[in-house]
Amino acid sequence: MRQNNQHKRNHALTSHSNRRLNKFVFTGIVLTVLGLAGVLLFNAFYRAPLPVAGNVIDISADMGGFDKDVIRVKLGDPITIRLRSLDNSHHTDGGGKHQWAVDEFKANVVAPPEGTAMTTFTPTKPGTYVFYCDICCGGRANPTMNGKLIVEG
Ligand SMILES: [Cu+2]
Repeated sequence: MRQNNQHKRNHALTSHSNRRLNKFVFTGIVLTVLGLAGVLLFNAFYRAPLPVAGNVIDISADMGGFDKDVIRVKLGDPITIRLRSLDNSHHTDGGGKHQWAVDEFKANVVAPPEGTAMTTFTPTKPGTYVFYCDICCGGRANPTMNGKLIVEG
């Protein structure tokens, strides 16, 4: 009888500490899941601000071309090109997207239909370079979808 009681007490003790352990594990799992959800949500909604140079140049483009033929910049000064597409997504040619690219500086940005996109780069060599859009109306061959980037030393 005494032995039996002892056994019962032991049993009660283990199941009690088991319950505590279970609670601990459960809390740990909940915190881990919440933490992961938090990280995923943060990553889904947080967008690191794009690096923007002090010198921002706004350019608009539509099927008729860019609104600027010549862009003058200073050698070694970082610039941000903010490209806006004025065309909507119903355009069959390029879907309303336009590009602004200068191969020599690996500058390349594509604006979504009726939207804006930016790229920042530093012109590291003086000279005259071609900027172009290779998405719409025959691409680079189209005489209106390009212009001159003049880097002044
Ligand atoms: Cu274009």
